[in-house]
Amino acid sequence: MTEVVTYSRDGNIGVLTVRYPPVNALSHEVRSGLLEALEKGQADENAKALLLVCEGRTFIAGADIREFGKPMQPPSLPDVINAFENSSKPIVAAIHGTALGGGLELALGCDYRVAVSSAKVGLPEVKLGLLPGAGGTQRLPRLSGAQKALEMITSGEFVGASEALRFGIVDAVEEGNDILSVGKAYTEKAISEGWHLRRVRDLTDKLTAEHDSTVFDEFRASLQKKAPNLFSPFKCVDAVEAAFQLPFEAGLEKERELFMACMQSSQRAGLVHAFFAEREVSKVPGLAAETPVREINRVGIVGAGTMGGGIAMNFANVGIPVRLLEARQDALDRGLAVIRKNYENTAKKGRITAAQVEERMVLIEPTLNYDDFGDVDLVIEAVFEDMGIKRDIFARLDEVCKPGAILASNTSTLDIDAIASATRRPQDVVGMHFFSPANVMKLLENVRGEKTADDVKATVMAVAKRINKVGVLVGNGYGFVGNRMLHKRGAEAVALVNEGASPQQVDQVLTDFGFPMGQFAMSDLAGIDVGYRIRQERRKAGEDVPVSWLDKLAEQNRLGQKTGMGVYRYEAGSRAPIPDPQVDALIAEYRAEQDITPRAVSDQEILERCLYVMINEGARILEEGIAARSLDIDVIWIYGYGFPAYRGGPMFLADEIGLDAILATIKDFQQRFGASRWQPASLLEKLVAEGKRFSDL
Ligand code: T1G
Repeated sequence: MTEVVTYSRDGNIGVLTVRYPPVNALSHEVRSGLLEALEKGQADENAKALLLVCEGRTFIAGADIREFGKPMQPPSLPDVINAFENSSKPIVAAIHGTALGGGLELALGCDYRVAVSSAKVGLPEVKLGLLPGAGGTQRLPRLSGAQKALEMITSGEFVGASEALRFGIVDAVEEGNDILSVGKAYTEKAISEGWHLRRVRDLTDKLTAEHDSTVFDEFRASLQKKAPNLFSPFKCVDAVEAAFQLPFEAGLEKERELFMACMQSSQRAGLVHAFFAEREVSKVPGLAAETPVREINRVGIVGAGTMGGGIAMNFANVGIPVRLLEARQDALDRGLAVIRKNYENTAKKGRITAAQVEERMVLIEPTLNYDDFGDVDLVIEAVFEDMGIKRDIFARLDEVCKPGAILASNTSTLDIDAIASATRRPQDVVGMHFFSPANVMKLLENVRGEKTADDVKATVMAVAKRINKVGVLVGNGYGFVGNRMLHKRGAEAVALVNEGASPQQVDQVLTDFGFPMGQFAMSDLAGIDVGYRIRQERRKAGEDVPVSWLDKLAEQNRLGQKTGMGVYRYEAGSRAPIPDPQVDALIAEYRAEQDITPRAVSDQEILERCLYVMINEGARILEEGIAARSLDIDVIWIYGYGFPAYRGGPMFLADEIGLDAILATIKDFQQRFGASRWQPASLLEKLVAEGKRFSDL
């Protein structure tokens, strides 16, 4: 078995090399190997200085997250870093790729740090519900000062090499991509110029120069506004503050205590689950990893509305030319104008340059002519949710597109097989369900039809990655996964209001839970008419869909933000939802018509009914194979609907709460609110009977 850390001498440099793909994570093996290699370097009298370098794509990217939750095997990372810091010989860390978390903390335990210009450094532990637990909160401020350390540690954002140099986090930035030669040259310089040992722990000028206790309270106040529900960012501030209040060793103690509090938090479990789940979804069970993918060099979009325009932007953003087709010139012009405005807004925020706006606009070619789709590799249809219109479009696309072109629909609820059957190439037809705004939301539900070919599935999953989306492959069923569960939550929310809750109470419960928006604020954003049209379609199809007070809003043209009023009222130019007494009166009238005597509904009941109806539907989705794994559902809800990642997603949360408790509550709801609506999913009953969790599937 190859050694994960080796020691070798090159001239008068002792080289410690880490080779532990994919990202040189600090597993137990690597930690032990580092200590052994360090001891060899210390004992090697011909080594005047030591160089720490990594092979592969990156310097150490942090502790091995796969070890979290398991008993820690010595040596601990702090012990390894202390050994490096107490070295009798100067140690240089040569950084390429991303030196993150424990990786950066180890580099801070070295005497000097050199980085190549493409390198980035960061302490992203907070994104995992943690804080830098191996000295980062004590050493980084000694180099960068309080403000920068707090920014980096509470945001988890990476910092580029030149900025790291500016803040003293690295000592030099060199061009070149051969990190070993860059590291050796710098270490030779250290030896020839006789650089002394320089332990970061002994640096104190940054601890007094700008130390002002208000910076810590300012950060706490800003975190309280931005992320009041989160646990670890506040602990990050406490840990950095300790560097300014305590001697180094005591500061490390304080950091350790705070780190363990974060490690034991349910938020860490949720965020680590979300981290791995986001990566796991691209490994589709039953779809071989080596399935070939089709070349996608040119894309066609049908429809230049909000969705079509947003979808087009995703491809232009990564340099893929797009043909944007509309039925009428004025619609096409309007669509292009919205795209340009979106880009110009992004440029105003400094996230892209004016030149990039033009580059991207040039990549989006408007057309009124289907014949211009003759050479595209992928077409995405994004028009009205009307099956007749979609089938006509797909029949036309089947005529004009070249063999092998993939024909995708952005439909959010309609049957992919029914759309595919309008063509002679059902194997090339697939759903690509983007979430609005399509150029912002990260989720892409890729929907496989009965006949969708494997290479088409693999291709749209690869396209998701290429356009920086999180792609999840799901089965073809009403509402696929996300919207199917959302519609269940929506119906429960409406029922809660029928019974006596107010829309704002329901929304408050959901936002207090951690959703970015409440159910009814979301309805106002999407448009009350969208749900109304879907309900009308289902009534036309003969389904028994009771009239709700939401229908009455639609019939009064209270369609939401687009008409300045819906469930809530909106001041001109503002998106802030304002409760409207007129709506309360309309709801009261509706209750009277339905002979409902309103009752007080507790927040706990609102939360359980909204969450458990989703979890129950999620269980059905798993039973039917519409989602392959419970983690797929978690990722869909975190990236498509803002389910708080620190809770891990609906199915992870269900496992945490305990499926037996959830089933018992659902049975109670079944007694109180209706057998069919609260019929427990058979999979849920099965798992409870077997004492299993969703994650065991
Ligand atoms: N541990 C274990 N596996 C990891 C890992 C890690 N830290 N980071 C990545 N992987 C795996 C990942 O699961 C995937 O596996 C593969 O590497 C490629 O990852 C004490 C306690 C480094 C920027 O939070 O941000 O240090 O799917 O697909 O897009 O204070 O991975 O191939 O089997 O993401 O090029 C702090 C987390 C840990 C960094 C690369 N460090 N990683 O992105 O590839 S806590 C982090 C990332 C800590 C100390 C504390 C990214 C990346 P597979 P990828 P990428």
